[in-house]
Amino acid sequence: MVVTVADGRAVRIGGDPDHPVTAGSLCAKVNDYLDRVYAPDRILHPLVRTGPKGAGEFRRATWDEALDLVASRLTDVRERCGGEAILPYSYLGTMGMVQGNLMSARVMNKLGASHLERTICADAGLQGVVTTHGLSPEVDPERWPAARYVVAWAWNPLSTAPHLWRFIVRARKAGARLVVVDPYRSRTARVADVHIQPRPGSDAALALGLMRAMVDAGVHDDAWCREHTTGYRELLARLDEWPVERAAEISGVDAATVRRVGEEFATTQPSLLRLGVGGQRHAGAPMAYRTIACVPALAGSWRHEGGGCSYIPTAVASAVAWSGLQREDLRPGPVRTINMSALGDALGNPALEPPVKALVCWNSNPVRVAPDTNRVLAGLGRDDLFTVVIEQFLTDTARWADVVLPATTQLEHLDTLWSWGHHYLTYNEPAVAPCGEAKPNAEIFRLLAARLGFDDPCFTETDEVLLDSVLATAPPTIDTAALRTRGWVKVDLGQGPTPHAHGGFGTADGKLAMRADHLADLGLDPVPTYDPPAEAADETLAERFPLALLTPKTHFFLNTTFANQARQRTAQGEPVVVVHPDDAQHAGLDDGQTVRVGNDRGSFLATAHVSDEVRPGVVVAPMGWWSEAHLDGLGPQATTSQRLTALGHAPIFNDNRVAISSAE
Ligand SMILES: Nc1nc2c(c(=O)[nH]1)N[C@H]1C(S)=C(S)[C@@H](COP(=O)(O)OP(=O)(O)OC[C@H]3O[C@@H](n4cnc5c(=O)[nH]c(N)nc54)[C@H](O)[C@@H]3O)O[C@H]1N2
Ligand SMILES: Nc1nc2c(c(=O)[nH]1)N[C@H]1C(S)=C(S)[C@@H](COP(=O)(O)OP(=O)(O)OC[C@H]3O[C@@H](n4cnc5c(=O)[nH]c(N)nc54)[C@H](O)[C@@H]3O)O[C@H]1N2
Ligand SMILES: [Mo]
Repeated sequence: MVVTVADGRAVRIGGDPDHPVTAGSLCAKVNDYLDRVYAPDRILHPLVRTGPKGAGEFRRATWDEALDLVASRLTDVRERCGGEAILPYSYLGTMGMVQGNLMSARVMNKLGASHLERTICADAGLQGVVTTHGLSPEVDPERWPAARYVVAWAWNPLSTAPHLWRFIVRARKAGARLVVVDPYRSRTARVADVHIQPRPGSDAALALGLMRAMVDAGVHDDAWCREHTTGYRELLARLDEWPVERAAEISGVDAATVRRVGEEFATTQPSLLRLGVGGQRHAGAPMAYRTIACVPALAGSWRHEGGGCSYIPTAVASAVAWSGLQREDLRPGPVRTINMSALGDALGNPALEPPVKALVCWNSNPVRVAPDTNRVLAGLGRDDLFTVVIEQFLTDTARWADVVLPATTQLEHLDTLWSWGHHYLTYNEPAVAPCGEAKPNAEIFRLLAARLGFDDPCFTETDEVLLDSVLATAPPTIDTAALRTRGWVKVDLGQGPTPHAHGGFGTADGKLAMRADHLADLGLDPVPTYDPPAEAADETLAERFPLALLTPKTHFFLNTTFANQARQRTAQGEPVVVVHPDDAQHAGLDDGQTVRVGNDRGSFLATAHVSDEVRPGVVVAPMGWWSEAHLDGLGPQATTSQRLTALGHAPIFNDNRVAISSAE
C-alpha cells in the first residue's frame, strides 16, 4: 500500500505500482481503507461496560483506569485460580509479526496463561500437504503464467485472492485451461473452462480417480516418480483399488470427466494444482489434501516451470522464524492447550480445571468466526468471566467485553507482514499518528506488563526493537535492508522456476512422500486414501438433516473485517443461503423467501437463493456478516461443529448437516 499524507492526515491510498504481485491495485476489500481508518464508529478511547453483558453499553474510560482494571482483574484471577484460568484469544486481524502475537505472547507466557492452539484457518490441509511435500517452497505464483493447465481446487481466488488470480489470467491468455473443483459455482467456477462439482469432503476419492485415469492411460510420469518419490509402488497398488468408476461414484462426478481431466492434467504440461482452504474443513481433510498433493507428482508436473502444487506457502511464510521471541521460557511451568475452534467448550465446560475466568482477545472476532455460536455466546455471557477485547470497532465480540481497548489500524503502526499467498515479505511503516487514543497491540501489552509488575527487560522493548529482533531471525538470503527501503522483499529460499524438478522436497530424504510411515502412529493409512468426512457422508444423520452446508468466504468482506463498512456491506447484500431447485421444491421453498436453516447445534435465518449454482444436497451460506445483518442475530456459524480433525486439530466448518424449512 502506498499512502499519501497531507497535514498529518492520510488522503490517498493505492497499491504500490512497483510491487510484482499487486502491481498498483488494491482489492475490493481494502481500496477504501481510509474510510476504515477515519470511520465515525471507530473505537478511539477505552470503554468500560455499564450495561448487562452483550448489550454493548459502555462508558468512556481513561487508559489509566482501563489498564488498572485489566491488570487487577488478571492478577486476581491468577492468584485465585492460577494463570491457566486466563485464556488469550487472537488470530490474523493483522498478519504482522510485531502486532500479531509477540509482546502479547510474552505477557501471556509470564502470566502462565493457557496456550491457545491457533489452527482455525488452513491447518488440516497444511498437515496433509506437508506430510506429502515436507516443509519446502511450493510453486512461486509469479511462475504460474507458464502453466498450461490449472486446477483451482476448493479455491475461489477471484474473490479471495484477486492478486494471485491475475497470474492465472495471464496463464489463460497464453492458452492455459482452467478447471475448478468446487461443489459450488463460485465466481471463479463461473469463468472456468471446466467446473467439477464433487460432493463436499469427497475430494480424496476424486484425486484417486484422477490418478487412476492417468495410470489407465499410461500417461503418468513413471521415471520422475521412481527417482523422486517414496512409496510409488504402494500408491500404484492403492490405485488398483480405485477404478475410475469407484471414484466417480463416491465423489458424484461422472466417470468420463474424471478420466478426461486426469489424462489432460498429465499430458497438458506444465500443469498446476492450487489448493484453497474450502476443501480442508472436514474430518478426513488432512488425508484428502495429502492425497490431492500426489496428483501433480504422479503427473510429473514438478519437472516444468509453473507446474506442481501450491497451497498456503508455508515454507516461505515461516522463513522468518521469529517464534523464539515469544519467550515460552517465561512460563512459570507447563501450561495446558486450548484450541481456538473449541472456544464454546472452553468457556462452558464445567469439568475444565481451572475454569476459564478471563479472556483476553485481540486481532479476532470469535463470536462470528468460531464454530457453534450458541455455545460461544453462553460462555461470554457468564458473569464470572472477565473479558477484554482490543479492537478497532465494536464488533460482535467486543460487545460482550468488560473492557474494550482501542487498537490502531495498518496505517498507524509499525510492522512486517508475511503473506498468505505470494512469496514476499512486507514492511508496514506507520503513515500517520494513531487516531484518537488508539494504540498498537504491542504497546497495549507493554503497558499491561508494567502494571502487572513484570520487570524483565523484554517487556520494555519498543516496536522498533521488536521489529529488529524479528528481522534478525530472517535467513541471510532475505535482504532486510531492501525491505525497509522499498517496502517489500522476496523470500528467496532458492525456489527458482522449478523448485522440485529434481526432488529436494522438505521431507527427511528429500523425496515426495507418497508413503508416510509416521501416519500409522496416528492411526492413519500411510498411503494416500479416502478418509470420509464426519457428517457430510453420514447417511443416518442425512435422514434428519438432508443437506450439507458450506460456509465459504464472501467477496467483499475479509472474514468479518469490513462487514461494518457501508460500501462493502451494500455491495455484498443480505445474508443468503443458496439452495438447489430440487431441494427447494422438496422443502416447498421459493426463491427470495426467508428460510430457517438448522441442526441440533442451532439455526439461523437467511434469504433463500434458489439456484443450480450448488449441486443437489448441498447448500451454501457464506460467512462474514455481523449480527445486525442477520434476522435473528445468528448466522451459519450457529450450526457449525466444534469437532476437530485428528491430524492438525483443525475445525470442520464444511462438514455440517442441516435441514431447511420455510420461516414465513
Ligand atoms: N473476499 C475475501 N477474501 C478472502 C477472505 C474473505 O473472507 N473474503 N478470507 C481470507 C482467508 S482468511 C482465507 S483462509 C482465504 C480463503 O480462500 P478460499 O480458499 O478461496 O476460501 P473459501 O471461500 O472458504 O473456500 C473456497 C471454495 O471451497 C469450496 N468448498 C467447500 N467445501 C469443499 C469441499 O469439500 N471440496 C471442494 N472441492 N471445495 C469445497 C467452497 O464452496 C468455496 O467456493 O481467503 C482470504 N481472502
Ligand atoms: N464457518 C466458517 N468459519 C470460519 C471460516 C469459514 O470459512 N467458515 N474461516 C476461518 C478462517 S480461514 C479464518 S482465517 C478465521 C478468521 O478469524 P479472525 O482472524 O478472527 O477474522 P476477522 O473476522 O477478520 O477478525 C479480525 C478482527 O481483528 C481486528 N483487527 C484488525 N487489525 C487489528 C489490529 O491491528 N489490532 C487489533 N487489536 N485488532 C485488529 C479487526 O477489526 C477484526 O475485527 O475465521 C475462520 N472461521
Ligand atoms: Mo483464513
